[in-house]
Amino acid sequence: MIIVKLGGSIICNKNEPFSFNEGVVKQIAEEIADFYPEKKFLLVHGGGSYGHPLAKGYKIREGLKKENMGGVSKTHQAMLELNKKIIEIFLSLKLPAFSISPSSIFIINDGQIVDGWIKVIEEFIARDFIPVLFGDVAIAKDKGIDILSGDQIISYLAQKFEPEKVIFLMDVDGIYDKNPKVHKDARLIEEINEKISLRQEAAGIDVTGGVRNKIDEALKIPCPVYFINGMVRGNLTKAIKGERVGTIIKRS
Ligand code: IP8
Repeated sequence: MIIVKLGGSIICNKNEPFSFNEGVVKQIAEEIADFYPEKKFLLVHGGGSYGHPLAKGYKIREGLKKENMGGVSKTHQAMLELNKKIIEIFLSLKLPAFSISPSSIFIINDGQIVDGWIKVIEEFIARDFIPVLFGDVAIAKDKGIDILSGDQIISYLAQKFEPEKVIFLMDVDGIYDKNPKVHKDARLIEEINEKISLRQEAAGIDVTGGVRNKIDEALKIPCPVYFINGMVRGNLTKAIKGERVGTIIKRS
């Protein structure tokens, strides 16, 4: 099984609230269609310009308050809206994508999943469905309510399901030694292991920690993890086939 993260920065335009990059999602679905059903897939998408502005506006990371209960619900609904758009594209290509709400199956503490009911995900995959999860609001032991990032979901599921590989689709060619959107001399790192130490700056509104969080989570995953540019047609195909592309993170 292959886990694919559709980063918020490729499925949305992060600077424009409620924008949806239909063409990019279609391209990703078409590449997956070339390998399905021989390979099984599990997808997780980020909050993009649906989840993040609302999560920020309603101060959801500050925890549950009487004043933000409606906002918690609205943030979840916005994620369902984005999820529906993605699912519809997969269905139009005859790929049986199936939405699973993380807030219905996970409990978190300090942003990390501490309790998960994942049997349903396993059973959907066993029946050749393509589960599609997403960064969501979630019940939190410490704060009452918090944001659960798609990266945390992937790290948790990758440790439970032991996938063949995990592929993160981003809007840059992989992981750089500096933020490539700010520094012209940023250098793409082809391979990362635990020994490398990086200083990463997150770009744009990202309430869950950006690239640094992605690397930390990827290093917990016991299989090869690819970070590739999901806007470039053919990159996902290369990563699925195991060809050289983007940045590969391997635990030594
Ligand atoms: O973009 C965040 O998920 P991420 C989800 O995967 C929300 O970090 C609701 C902001």
